[in-house]
Amino acid sequence: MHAPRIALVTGASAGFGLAIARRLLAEGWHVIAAARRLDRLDALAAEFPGKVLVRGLDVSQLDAVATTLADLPGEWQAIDLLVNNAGLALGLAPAHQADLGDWQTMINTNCLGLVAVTRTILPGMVARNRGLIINIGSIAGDYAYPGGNAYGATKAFVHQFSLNLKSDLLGTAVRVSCIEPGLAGGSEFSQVRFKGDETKAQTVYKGTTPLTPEDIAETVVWLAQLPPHVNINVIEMMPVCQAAGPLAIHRSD
Ligand code: NDP
Ligand code: 8X3
Repeated sequence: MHAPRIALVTGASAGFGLAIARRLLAEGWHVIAAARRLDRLDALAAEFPGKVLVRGLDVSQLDAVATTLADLPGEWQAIDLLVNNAGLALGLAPAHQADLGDWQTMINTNCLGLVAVTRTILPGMVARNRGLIINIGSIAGDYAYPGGNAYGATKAFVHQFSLNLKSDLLGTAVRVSCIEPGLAGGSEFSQVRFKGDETKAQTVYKGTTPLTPEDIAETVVWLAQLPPHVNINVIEMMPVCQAAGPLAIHRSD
């Protein structure tokens, strides 16, 4: 019997990350579930005894990333799949009114955190000549929208970092994909963005059928089962009810 494949999912305590972890577990993977809220991760581990390794991790604490992930038990060290999912948007204010601290948190989490986790896990993948990195970007990194400012820029970073990783990994069997979802419900994304304002959070999804965390998990599992010679660089996905808008023009009276 083959040893179970090992996945590391960041942000596995909620939303996409939790759905991805659950789906991978259902497919027979063992999952290292990382996030800040340990109680959530412990609940997942209790659902799948012996198949989940819980790691309390704030990806924006760069020193902690290396020490936490360097210290894995032997049978958990050969990570086949890294899902860099941990991330957030804070606020929707125009750039001239946005909170600089919010921008810093988004950059530290979505960019630096993702880079730090990748830099920690990648050498092992290259040494084993095996592995898949899936970065969770966003259509906010491809299309501008009002208030998307720093959040969208962090996701443009994730997009380009994914492509650049692929360039560096040429000649190895390690693969890199970036999934870029649009409007997605069923997660805490909007509660976090609007800092607990439930009315604002719910308004985002009013009258829509958004993507679900399970849709993202399905995409992750599809990527992970492709033949080893296939690399999907970028997947941009939207719900049917969403489309890119026309370019905006402000006309004076
Ligand atoms: P959620 O808020 O539901 O989940 C975010 C996850 O990230 C949580 O598990 C949270 O865990 C974790 N997280 C946040 N900050 C940190 C940190 N500093 N260190 C470790 N973990 C952290 O949102 P989604 O599931 O919707 O979002 C997941 C990813 O998908 C994000 O990168 C987001 O930008 C992206 N995305 C979301 C879309 C959407 O519309 N929902 C669309 C496109 C992309 P904890 O708080 O326990 O640490
Ligand atoms: C989340 C999608 O459109 O709210 O990344 O930025 S959006």
